[in-house]
Amino acid sequence: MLMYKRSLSLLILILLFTSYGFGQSVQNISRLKISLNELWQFSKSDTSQQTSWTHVSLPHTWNSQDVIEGNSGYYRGIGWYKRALVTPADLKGKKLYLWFEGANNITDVYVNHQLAGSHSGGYTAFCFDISRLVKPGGTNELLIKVNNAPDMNALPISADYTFYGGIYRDLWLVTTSEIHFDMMNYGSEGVFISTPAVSDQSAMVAIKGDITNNGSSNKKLKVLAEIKDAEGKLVRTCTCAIKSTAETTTGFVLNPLQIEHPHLWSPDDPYLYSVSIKIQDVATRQTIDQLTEPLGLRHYRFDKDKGFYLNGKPLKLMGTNRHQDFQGYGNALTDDMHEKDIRLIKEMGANFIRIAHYPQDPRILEMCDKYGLLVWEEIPVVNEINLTKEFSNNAKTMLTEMIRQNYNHPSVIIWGFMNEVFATNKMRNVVDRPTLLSKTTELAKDLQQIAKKEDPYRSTAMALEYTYAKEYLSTGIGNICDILGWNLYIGWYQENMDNFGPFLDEWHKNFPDKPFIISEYGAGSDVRLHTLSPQRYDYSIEYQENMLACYYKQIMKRDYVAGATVWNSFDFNSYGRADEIPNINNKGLMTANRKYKDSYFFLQAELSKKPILRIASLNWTNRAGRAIDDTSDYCIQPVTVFSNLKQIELFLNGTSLGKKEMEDKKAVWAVPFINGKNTLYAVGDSLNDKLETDFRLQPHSLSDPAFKEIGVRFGSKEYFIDGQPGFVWEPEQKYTKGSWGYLTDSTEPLEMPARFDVRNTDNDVLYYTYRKNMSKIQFDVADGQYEVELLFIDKLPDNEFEIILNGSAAYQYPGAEQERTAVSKKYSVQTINQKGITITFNKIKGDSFLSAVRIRKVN
Ligand code: GCB
Ligand code: CA
Repeated sequence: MLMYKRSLSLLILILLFTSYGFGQSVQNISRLKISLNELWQFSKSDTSQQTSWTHVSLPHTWNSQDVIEGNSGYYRGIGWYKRALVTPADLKGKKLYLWFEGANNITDVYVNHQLAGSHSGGYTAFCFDISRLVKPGGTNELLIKVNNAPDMNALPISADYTFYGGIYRDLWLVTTSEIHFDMMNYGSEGVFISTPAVSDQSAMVAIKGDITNNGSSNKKLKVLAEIKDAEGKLVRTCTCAIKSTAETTTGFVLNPLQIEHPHLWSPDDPYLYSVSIKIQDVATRQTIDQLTEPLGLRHYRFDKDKGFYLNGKPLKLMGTNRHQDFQGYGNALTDDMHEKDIRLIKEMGANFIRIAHYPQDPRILEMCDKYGLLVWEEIPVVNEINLTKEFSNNAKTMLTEMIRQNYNHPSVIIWGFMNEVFATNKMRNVVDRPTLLSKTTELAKDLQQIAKKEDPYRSTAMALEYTYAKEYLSTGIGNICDILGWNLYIGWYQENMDNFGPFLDEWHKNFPDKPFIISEYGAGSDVRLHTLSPQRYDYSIEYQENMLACYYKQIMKRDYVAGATVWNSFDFNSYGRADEIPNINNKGLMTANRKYKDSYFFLQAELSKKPILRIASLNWTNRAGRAIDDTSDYCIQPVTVFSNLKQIELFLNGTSLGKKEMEDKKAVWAVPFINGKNTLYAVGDSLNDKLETDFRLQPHSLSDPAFKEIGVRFGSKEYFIDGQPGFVWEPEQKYTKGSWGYLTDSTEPLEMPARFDVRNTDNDVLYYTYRKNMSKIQFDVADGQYEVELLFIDKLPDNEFEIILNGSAAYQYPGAEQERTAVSKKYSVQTINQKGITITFNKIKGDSFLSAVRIRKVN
């Protein structure tokens, strides 16, 4: 029966609409919401003279490619969208609206060359009434101008992510009757549901809203609300009578509804009721408008010392942050992609998400309600404010929009409104720091007041930074919000991850009345980098996992830490940032195209209530290493297994390496890898996991006839796996006789590599690291014919040297190449008299250096 009804309504819709908009009559329909994503033409042009148009559909951004390629900036300017909209002849008594889920950043909408409205801010929905601008029964032109040029009055002024331009979320055409729930209420649906008092025994549901009468006559109306349970069974109803005056918007408040023995909502049991709310014409008894909203019954509180309580029970809020970003798509993700992300976060065992730094697609909160993730949502006042009235008005408007648009979602518990707001300030040259701090504090007070007025039932928060911690105390800004978020990267941007807990303890004393949430913590990593000796800033998969594990322990030990969200769920684009992949912030638990990193599995083993078993380094499928001695044919390397089971057994190529008890959800085996294919197999209870790795075993002595090839990175302790061919570059070592490595007179510690976009390569990482001023590099290979490849960056300023290969000048540095270009030079070398391969340097000016050497035996 249900199925039948659905297909019938689908049929009606198809009949009503042609692909250009409306087909026939809309007279019998109270409210229609139809996406307008197709058939757009797009032109990127800073003037109003659009010359060339291309066909696009929404969601769309014009920056999906130019943020990946090149380093000359991404387009920040104007984009035009246009399409036709056919409207039915009879629009009498009907209203038409364009409802944008989001467009970045400043949007002007023209209908038949007349301005329908403008909106500033790229992350909240907005709605324009186009009724008076369309021609009934005609073809209308929609022309939309979107601008993502830098704007000191728009939010945010700066931030560590890319400001993609475009109509990057769904666009809807909404048709209503003249009388309807208010459509012009900050992009909201005009109906607001709250749960002021909830306990195990009973729940109070309060419903209010506004009804707009755009008609010319007064009407007697009835508002009818029905609460249904998850099975669709009617639980409660309530009505109220409204006198609706022509051309006005009238507020209504229903008598609070009481639900006895409510089925409470929680991350473990995200039970949803629904509220359907109708406007009826008392005279005709017809339904004029209708909406259905989610309803979740839960109560929560934060305790300054004991943390968070949901439905009366303590719950540590553990989860991640999330940006709307996917490799190759920019911010223009489909609804399915948004939903998948929420599932990935939930499957990790998270119960909490910080939607940072801005409101995201409506599908996100819909899925948080459904899958059970508690939510901190915020507006992007990031890094700095501008002192103009326009800037603070934009911030206030966006906060109001966020709260009204998302008010009915039970998953939301926190409204945030500032992130590291003292971090940088372009205004520093214009105003003095004290003025800036006090103006920022004033704005925070205003925003707090708005949040509380809009929604007295939810908590507020801001995220503070390490560097300016003292200013959050001295200005008093830290005491404005209900909760303090801390963005902490001790162990990444600062040294020593063990200092994280003590830092918190100190600041808990400074803010004794505030519950803390670790709103950000994390470390960068690149799936192509692995190491047996993780260290700060190496971007290895292993260091990231170690740091998160270290933080995890310190978080769990402290009750006053109500929760923590990792920065970030997924790697994301941040144009101009230099991590291991240019323009990508690498702190994701997954890559920008959703490949797992070890950190995800570690957290999953800690957080998930389902049994988990995962062999680490899913993507470390090409390994290399040296045989332990001249008579053995294996190399020992550690392999980690993550699991929340008690005991796991690991097998290599069918042979057991023993059982181990899990400690802090992991165990490590010393695995004797052989040359070629190795199959790792882990079992525990009824779970198992398998990983195949190709191992390139180097003979203990390089003169062994088994030697075929080797690639060595100087200045690095990491393996780099060149994904395409699957070639492993091994970490450097000091030379010992019979083997290979570098010799050096220098006692200088290695510098942190400077990271930037290296030209002519996708393997930028390989060139970031190098060792300076080595006296010699030696490979004790047997006599024969070899291909020797030298890798380095040409040209770094102020260095001149010669590279000598087996006594002959091989390269004069800098060569004639461009700045910061990847150079890989191959040389054919014949070795004689057991002298092996020797590389030396003739220094002329500055330093000599080399990033990597690859040697391949030819004959
Ligand atoms: C932060 C910021 C976030 C950055 C992050 C990072 O504290 O809030 O926007 O992306 O640090 O990776 O540095
Ligand atoms: Ca959407």
